[in-house]
Amino acid sequence: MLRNITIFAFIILLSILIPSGTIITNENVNKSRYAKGHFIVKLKNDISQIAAAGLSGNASEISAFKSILAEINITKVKKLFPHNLHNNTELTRKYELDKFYLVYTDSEKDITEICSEYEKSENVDFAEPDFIGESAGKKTYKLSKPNDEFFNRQWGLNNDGSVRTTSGRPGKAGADMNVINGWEIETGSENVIVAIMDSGTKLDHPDLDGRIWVNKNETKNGRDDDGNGFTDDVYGWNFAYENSNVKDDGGHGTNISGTIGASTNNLIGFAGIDQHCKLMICKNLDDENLGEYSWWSASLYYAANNGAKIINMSEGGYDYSKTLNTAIDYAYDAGCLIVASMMNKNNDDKYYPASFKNVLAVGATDTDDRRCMQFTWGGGSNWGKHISVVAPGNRIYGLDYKDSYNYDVYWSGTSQATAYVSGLAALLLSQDPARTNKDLKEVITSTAVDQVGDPREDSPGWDEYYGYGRIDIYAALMFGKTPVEKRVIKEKNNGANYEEETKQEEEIQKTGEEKQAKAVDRNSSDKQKNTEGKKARKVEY
Ligand SMILES: [Ca+2]
Ligand SMILES: [Ca+2]
Ligand SMILES: [Ca+2]
Ligand SMILES: [Ca+2]
Repeated sequence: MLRNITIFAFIILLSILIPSGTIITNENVNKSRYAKGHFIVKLKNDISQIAAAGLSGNASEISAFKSILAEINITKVKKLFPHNLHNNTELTRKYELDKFYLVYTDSEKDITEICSEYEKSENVDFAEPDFIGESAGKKTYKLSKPNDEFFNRQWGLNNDGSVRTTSGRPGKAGADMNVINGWEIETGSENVIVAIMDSGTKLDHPDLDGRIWVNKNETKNGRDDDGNGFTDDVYGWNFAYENSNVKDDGGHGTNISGTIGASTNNLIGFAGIDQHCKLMICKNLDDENLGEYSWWSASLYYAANNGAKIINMSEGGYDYSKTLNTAIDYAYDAGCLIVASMMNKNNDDKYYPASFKNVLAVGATDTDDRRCMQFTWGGGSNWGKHISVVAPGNRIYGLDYKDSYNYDVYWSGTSQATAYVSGLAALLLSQDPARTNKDLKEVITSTAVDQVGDPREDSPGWDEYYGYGRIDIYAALMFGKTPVEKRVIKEKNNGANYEEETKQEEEIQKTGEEKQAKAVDRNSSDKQKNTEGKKARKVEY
């Protein structure tokens, strides 16, 4: 396994669940990670041309793969993109999605070697491991229970300057996304569907009441009523565990859902950026906030086929993959805007899907509009040639996945910044439903505010640290219109003692690091898909 780790580059840890104030800074594991026991094969020809005559169904599929490479025992074969009766059939043909298979084996041989063997066959277009990526945000709890209105904690929406940066610089009034002015123009539409590719969502959270997408052609009856290839997918699909239960078991997804679409002006919780859009829940991270690329690819296909126009991917993996690239291109070609995280290592490592051409890649800023060089838990916003824009991504308060009455939770990372950009894209699409994914990207990038960050990095125009700049929701919604006078709403942030909080955080961070040094793996044998890399990176919490 050690050898595998050196062969493939690996992915950064995006979201670790951190209960009770522990902060973990395990960001620097930089190795390839992929699933054991299965891999992805794209065939050149239709499988029926390869299989032995007289067989059908799974027997035929297994026979085909055995005939390609007899010495590897195949236990199961399944289509990565299940047949969909209604949607985008032309695109499916264009990208040959019907030729992608997940192939399961009990062979002891290393998966990368098996893939190389398969690639020698004239029947195989390519074979690759099912790489594993992670979510791009980390959770922290505020230590004292706030007794104020929770909107005041959302500095990214209305920054009065009272929240200092994690690295100690003072906060900056106005270093926010200018959303209050934006809402004067557009608050969103329930016709816009945003796919949340994440750890699931707390469906019964009162601040998400009415906001979860419902597949109207599907009922819970054990059948695939709408013929889309998924049984009982009423709210979306759980790609990690292959069922219709999209409940959040990691916490990351609920934060992302609320950041985009928490109900606004309902007296409770927080404000979402888009006040009306529907959230389609594609659970493609497991209970450790890790995801295999096959889940990510299949969920892109699902979201594109079932009406999502904005796809939020607050997750990333270190490895390039043809399969994931194909799924991104498919969803893009189907009209979706895919927004993804630059990731959190404070370096220029490339992550996927953020690095793919057809993705809008997002970095994170702190409370003073500068690039996050240190989140509440460490790390920092990555940079590179593929970055499009930045958005607030540190100390982002949000909804909790277990407790509907706990509003003391915040996360930090490019995940949260990504969610803000998806929220803006949803507003722009409801403002003008004729906008294409290309249009949305153009509006978002051309109205982002340049030169608000550290002048050593945020040079005039696009740069690799801030992209085109920090998003401005008002400016984006005013795209092509004549400017009007803006309202200024920056009240003092009441009730929060961030100086004290930050001191406490520093203490906790120290304790967390000490703890991490002694980290043990408590779940080493719980799931087959655990890789060595994953285990090595597990920490105690
Ligand atoms: Ca269905
Ligand atoms: Ca059904
Ligand atoms: Ca609310
Ligand atoms: Ca710049």
